[in-house]
Order: sequence, then structure tokens, then C-alpha cells
Amino acid sequence: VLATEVAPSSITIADPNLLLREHVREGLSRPFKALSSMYFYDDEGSRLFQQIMALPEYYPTRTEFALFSRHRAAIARALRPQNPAEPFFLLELGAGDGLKTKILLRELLEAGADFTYVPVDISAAALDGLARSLQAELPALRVEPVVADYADALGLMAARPGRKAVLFLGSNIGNFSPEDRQQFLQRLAGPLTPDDRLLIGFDLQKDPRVIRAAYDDSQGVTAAFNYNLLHRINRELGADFDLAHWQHYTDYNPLTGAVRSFLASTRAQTVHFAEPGWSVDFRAWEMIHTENSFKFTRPAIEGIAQEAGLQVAEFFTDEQDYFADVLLRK
Ligand code: AVI
Repeated sequence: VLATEVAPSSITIADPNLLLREHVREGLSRPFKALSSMYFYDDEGSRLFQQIMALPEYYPTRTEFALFSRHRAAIARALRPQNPAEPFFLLELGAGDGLKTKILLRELLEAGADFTYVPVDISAAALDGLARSLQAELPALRVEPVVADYADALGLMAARPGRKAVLFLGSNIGNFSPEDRQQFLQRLAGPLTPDDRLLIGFDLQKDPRVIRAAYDDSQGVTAAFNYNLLHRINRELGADFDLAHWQHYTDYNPLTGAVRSFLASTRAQTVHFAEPGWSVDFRAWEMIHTENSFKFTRPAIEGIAQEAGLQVAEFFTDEQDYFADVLLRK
């Protein structure tokens, strides 16, 4: 199975680093410097994220996996059409390695559902690995992988006629700012019909120490994941970030539910870019905000759904109420 590449938006890109360069230029000229976590996921970043998911402190992945095992039959029932002969697309945004999705795919195949699995991910390497493992483990499955970012995936979905069940798992929803999240959900909900279904993974608020440890693990893998953004910028934009003078810093605010990750400049320094005349000054302990990972409550999720024109049809949780996979519909 070959992954289909979708060119970002409708721009013709002669320079493959154009989007990153424009993003970095804009983000590092703000009064509070910021870069999007979307750029974490080059091939090395995706590999590091696979490592994060296996860390003892990083509870979301194994919790959602346990949740899927616990509710596999009910989730499959909720996503597939009532009429078992009706074909549908199972689209997964940000599919990654698809580990927990395989539980659902197996359940649907065993129940004789007629569906095509469309995993969408920004990393071609992650998607190729997934396609290969699916071919080996579930040879009867119809798979159509697509390499695309979320914006393109939304366009792709709107253009694909037929009944859809859309998966957006792993608390990827938590990585949006509240404004971007609402915009994304509205665009996602727009083309859905009342027959379509949406399953979104939300990480729930819990002991703040548990949350904080998940984003500052003892082996330093999350730090390496954050630093990889600077390695990427050095490589792709010819910058000279000296990693000896940057630190990974994370905080969790239990009042807002926001985990925020930063790269802290440990001294005053100037970073140069390949483009002539482009450099950026950093004060000692100035931060680059690199990621949000929001944690939610059930009432907040209901409010978020309502604002996007969606209703909560079912709310699946694990034994500890750490994580929720929420079934939404129009
Ligand atoms: C992909 N996303 C849901 C992860 C999260 O938990 O926000 C990314 C991550 N960042 C640090 N650790 C994991």
C-alpha cells in the first residue's frame, strides 16, 4: 500500500522550507516568542514521539489503549452504520502507528463491517510503517493512507462522498489553542451529515503531578522531542541554535487545564539563519512557547461540542477516568 501525498493547501511550493521559514520568522518576532508543535513531527520527531508513548510517565497512550480494549464492541457498534451492508469510510486524523486503532479495525472486520480505513498523517514514514504492519496483521483490510496535515485532511474529507466515521484520537485535540480548536471542530463538523460519527480522544484533568510528569519524563525523551524542533530549524533553515544553551521547561496549570512546553534560552544569545541579515536575539531565560497539551473536564467537553454544532452521543472512559473517547454527532 502506498501513501498518497497531498500538497499543503493550494500553494505551489518551489521551496520546500517556505512554510517553516515563514512560520519561524513570524513566531520568533512576537513579543512572546512561539513556534507551533505541528513542526515537531519530521521523521525524527515522529520517532521520538513513538518513544514517548512507551514511557512509564506518559499515561495517555496506554490508558486510551486500555479504554479501547475495554469498550471495543461498544465503540465499533457506535461507529458503524446500523445497516451492516452499508459501506463507510473510517478516517483517522493523525493516525501515527495506529496501535489502538487496530483493536477497533479487528472488531469491525470480525463483525463483517464493509469499510475502508483511511489513515491520515503528516509523517510519510509513520504512515508507511502503519500500512506495512496492517498488511501483515490484517490482510483483509482495505487501506488508503494519505500523507496530509489537518487542514488538507479536512478538505479531503469534505470532498469524499459517502458515510464517514472520523477518528481523532490520542488527545491530539489538546494540542490546539482554544481558538484554533474551535475553528478546527467547526470545519470538521461542517460537512458531516447526521449519519456520520466522530470519535475524539480527550485527556482528562487529574492529579496535577501525574500530568506534569508525563511532559517532563525522567529519561529526557520529551526534552529531546522539544529540542528536535531546534535541530530541524538548524538543518532546514541553516540556523545555528546551540543546544548547549537551551532547556526544556514544562508547566501545568490546573485552573485552565493547560500543559505548556517551552524552550528556555539559558543565556543571552543571538541565533543566525542562512538567509542574509536574518538573526534573532534572545534574553537570558527568554522562552519560546512550543506546545499546548490541554486537559479537559466532561462539562468542558460538552460545551466545546455544543459550540461546534455537535452533541455528545456517548462518553467512554477508562477505569481511572484518566481519558475519554467521546462519540459526537450532528
Ligand atoms: C501528540 N500529542 C497528543 C502529544 C501530547 O500529549 O500532547 C504530544 C506530546 N508532547 C509531549 N509529549 C507528548
